[in-house]
Amino acid sequence: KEHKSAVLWFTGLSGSGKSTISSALEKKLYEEGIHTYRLDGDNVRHGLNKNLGFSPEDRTENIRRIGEVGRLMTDAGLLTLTAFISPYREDRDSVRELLEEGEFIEVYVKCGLKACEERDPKGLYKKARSGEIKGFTGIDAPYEEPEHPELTVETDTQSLEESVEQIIDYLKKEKYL
Ligand code: GGZ
Repeated sequence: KEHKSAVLWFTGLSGSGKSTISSALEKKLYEEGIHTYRLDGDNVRHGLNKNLGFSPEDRTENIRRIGEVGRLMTDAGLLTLTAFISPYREDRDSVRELLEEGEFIEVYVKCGLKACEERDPKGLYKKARSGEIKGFTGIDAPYEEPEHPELTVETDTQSLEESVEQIIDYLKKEKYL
């Protein structure tokens, strides 16, 4: 099926729902016959970026490489979904600059720190609070909110289905689908 290639860039705190939403969205798009590829920590931080940690410099390099891969995938005609905290505005803006106009769709997965911390699926917030992990985003490392994201989904108030629908509606309205 026809679609306009682009990178759907999900950004937000750990536990905000980036992976959950991008996975559910990918499934929906697949069912509609759209050719997608999803990049997340599991397939990037363990491979391409396995030499990188969570210092500010390493996060910047993590996002730069993911942006470059996103660009290649966009050239290959895919709709790419990326799910990384990407805490620095400047790094996200650099990826936007790397791509052509309309090829970067920033999706802010907005969720209060409190709710993310309550979810704590991997127990990482607990470790960050106890000092076992240092430099954890939202606790003792910054998260810079997007100022003009194409989309904001609020996962502490809307359901997964609502968030996915909101993104699909946007993609249709803007003629990506
Ligand atoms: C933030 C960390 C950290 C630190 C390990 N800070 O909930 P998760 O586990 O699956 O999501 C987090 C993931 C973040 O990796 P990203 O590549 O998305 O980060 S960035 O965009 O900032 O480069 C978390 C885990 O890795 N994790 N240590 N210190 N998240």
